[in-house]
Amino acid sequence: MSESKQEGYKRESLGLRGNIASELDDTSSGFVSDESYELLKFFGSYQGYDRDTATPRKKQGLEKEWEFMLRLKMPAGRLTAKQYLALDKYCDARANGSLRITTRQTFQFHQILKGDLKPFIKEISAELLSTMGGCGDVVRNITACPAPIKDGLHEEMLTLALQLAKHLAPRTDAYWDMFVDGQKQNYPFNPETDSTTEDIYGDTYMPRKFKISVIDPRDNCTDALTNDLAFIADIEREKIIGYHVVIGGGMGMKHNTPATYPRLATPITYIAPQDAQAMAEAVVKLQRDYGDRENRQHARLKYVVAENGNDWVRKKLADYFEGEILPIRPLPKLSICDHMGWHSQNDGNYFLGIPIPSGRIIDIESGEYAGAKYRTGLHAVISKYQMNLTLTADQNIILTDIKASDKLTIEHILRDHGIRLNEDITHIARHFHACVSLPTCGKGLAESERVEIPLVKQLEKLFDKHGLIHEEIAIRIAGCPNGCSRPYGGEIGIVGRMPGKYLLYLGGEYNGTRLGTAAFDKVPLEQITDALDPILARFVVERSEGEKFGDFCHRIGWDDLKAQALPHLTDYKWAA
Ligand code: SRM
Ligand code: SF4
Repeated sequence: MSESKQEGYKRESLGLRGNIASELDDTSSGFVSDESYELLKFFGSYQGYDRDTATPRKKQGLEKEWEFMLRLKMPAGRLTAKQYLALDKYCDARANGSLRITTRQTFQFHQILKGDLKPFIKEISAELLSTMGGCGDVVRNITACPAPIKDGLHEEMLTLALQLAKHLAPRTDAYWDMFVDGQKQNYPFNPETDSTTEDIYGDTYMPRKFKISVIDPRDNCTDALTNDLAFIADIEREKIIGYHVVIGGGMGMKHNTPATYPRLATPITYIAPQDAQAMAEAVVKLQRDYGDRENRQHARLKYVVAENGNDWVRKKLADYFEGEILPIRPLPKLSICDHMGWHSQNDGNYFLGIPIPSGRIIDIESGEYAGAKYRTGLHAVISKYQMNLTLTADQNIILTDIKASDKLTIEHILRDHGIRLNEDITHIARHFHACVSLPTCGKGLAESERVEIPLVKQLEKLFDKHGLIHEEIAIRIAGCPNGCSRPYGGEIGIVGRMPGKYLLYLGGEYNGTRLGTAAFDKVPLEQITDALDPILARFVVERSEGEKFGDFCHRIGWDDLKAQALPHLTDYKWAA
């Protein structure tokens, strides 16, 4: 096999420039060449087309409706009120009138026309935000706890996430030349004062995307083990005394292709806090040099780790890291904090976590949530109080720095706009993740975001029937096996298989430390609740005290569950 075409594009691109600038200026067509499609990802954009209109238009002999997605890079999900309000304003003029919170704590915009892409990126950059490295073969948005808690611990982890984001940002000044017209903003680095040579990445960058997270083990709200690299703080008397370094996580796979699989990151070494940046650089360089550059389906760090083993990884890391590669230490048990609702910040102020259905900030006009004006309501509160915000890795938003005396008014404004606060929704709705999928995602095999609200309603009915409406459970749906909503880590994972049908995973652990197992294949959307019904019935009778649904499925085991479920599910095939 020879190297993938993307490798050639990168190498020949003169710092990722390629022909992007001239192609974007040519608005006689709505799309760009294959080379520019690949290179544009590094600047945070994917070219796609409206999947809803493509077939009818084809029948009429019309071209697809080409459009672009744009993703920001926003380390640890932090942004100011001013930045939010600017993005809110631009999403009408440049995109489809919505802001979409992603599963990695940033914003995406959809349905941008080719001619709007350059001015939009320039406008975003003028707010000291950036789209550089939002997508592409580089270190992606670095995730960390979104809770704005003012204590040394949270601040130290946030500082590390921001420091890594800066250190591992691509250095090419192409972003400034092409999109910002030489206007040198100081984010994420300043090409006038910082190096513009890719000392870490080299001219072919990474073999594939690379993801990093920083967590306190008591709060794995970012799903750290699904990252290529995660730093798990080792905490003694509320001080970080070191980090467990875990590597090789990732979700993406292809149906019926066993050589591809989801994997949780495994412990590789342990480091002192001051060595975290050097270790991150070492792991990035290891993957840069050993990741597969021929087969992009096999190019993530998880395959390097799984196929060569931890000892090999440790040995190779020594070539890139100056200090000693210390032995691993036992990982603490991971748990998850819920940042929705009101919480104290430890500085006399409060923060409010607001659940957003599938992260889509929009005024909802029809269906179960009709009249819920998420965009207008958030705009009203943020413009009045000018608070900073953080985005969570489960597609929600946090309003920060709120005085006790403003809490009630803020709640009233939000409720007056029909926004459902944490106490107004079930745990099922609260912990549900849905990826984007149709109509913008080119990879979607089945619906995801667009079926979230009706599916949650069905699931609530089912759980209620079994007396489980108050159950805290992680359910996640993805439109295809790439797993952007991290479905394999959910207690119930629903993965698009073909239009209208899904592969169900069961048995993942709520805290993100065990993947689910494929259970029922090709389940029609409307029968997902039928598939779960007998298992929930059995759960109610047989669960041990406090046992969670995912743990129950895992304990009972697949053969047993299969025997239980199959008579009822004669139409389904038990997944291999
Ligand atoms: Fe993702 C590709 C959306 C988080 C694994 N992902 C895509 C693309 C760009 C589709 C494409 O390649 O054409 C999707 C854009 C759809 C659209 O219309 O907007 C897309 N991914 C998303 C987002 C927006 C989902 C969401 O609903 O929030 C998330 C953006 C994160 C961000 O801000 O950076 C998103 N994607 C993830 C995650 C979860 C995570 O990182 O915590 C994963 C699983 C973890 C992992 O990386 O393994 C994930 N996305 C993938 C993959 C599979 C990669 C692999 O190794 O096989 C693809 C496909 C690919 O890269 O070829 C993919
Ligand atoms: Fe698209 Fe698949 Fe990711 Fe969903 S999981 S956003 S369908 S690539």
